[in-house]
Amino acid sequence: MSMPSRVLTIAGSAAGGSAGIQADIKTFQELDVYGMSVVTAIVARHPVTDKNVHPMTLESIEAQFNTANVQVGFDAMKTGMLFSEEVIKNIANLLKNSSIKHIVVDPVMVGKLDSKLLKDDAIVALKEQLIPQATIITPNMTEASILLNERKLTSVDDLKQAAIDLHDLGAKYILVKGGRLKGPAVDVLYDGNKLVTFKAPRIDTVNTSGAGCTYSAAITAYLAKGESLVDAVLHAKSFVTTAIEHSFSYNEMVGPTYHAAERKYGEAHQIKVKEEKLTF
Ligand code: PXL
Repeated sequence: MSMPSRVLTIAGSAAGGSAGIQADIKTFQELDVYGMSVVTAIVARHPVTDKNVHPMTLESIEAQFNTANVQVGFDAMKTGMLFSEEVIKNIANLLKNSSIKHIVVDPVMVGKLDSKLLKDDAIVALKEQLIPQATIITPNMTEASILLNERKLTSVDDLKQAAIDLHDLGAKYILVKGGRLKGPAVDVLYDGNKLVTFKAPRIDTVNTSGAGCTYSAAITAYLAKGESLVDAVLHAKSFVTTAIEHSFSYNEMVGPTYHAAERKYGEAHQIKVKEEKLTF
């Protein structure tokens, strides 16, 4: 029997099941990779105290990482919600002392339901200690804007310039996601010398909770399976677009994407890919 590739997610546990660790593990399973997790915090609102983020201790984070590493090992990993400066520094140190080939950093900051998933004072550590170790970072427009000191981003050209400028932070690839643009869902990938745009039709739904988590988890899975970075992004965008196409909600709240959609119904939309070589 050939064994599945091994992938780790370091992220928050979203009790509602749509995002975070839950979205990651569902995606890993759909893409036939062996999923493991380090839970950094639990996101779940208490009905009386209203507390929504319940952080794990550094000791428990280190224990989870160590267990997954010793029992199994990793072909690729991703980070999602890290929440605090101390967690980011701790994880940056764990990664420095490991030799993981593919590190996907999804710089999660705010949830769809407006939960604060990263403290303001953690941005510097994210930029200086974690992002430089990344194979790829996958900011949405809000996150890209915050990483660029509140620069306004409103067009595909703005996304391209943002990707070029964010490359200075030291990650090998930058993927700026244009999910919040008007018109088609265009994402821009930059590797220091060429720009690649990925275009999918906009799907008219509010049920996109966990879409970003799912996208970065799918990129991680495809990298673990040995795909090139451009192919991994292409196939991951197709996976998440199909999951959004078949998204749903159990009630009046923003609902999840459907992780089983591609397996059950096949690819919903062809993604258009365009490459531009830049000369500086
Ligand atoms: O979708 C962003 C996100 C990431 N991680 C966790 C979350 C959310 C959104 O709620 O709960 C744990």
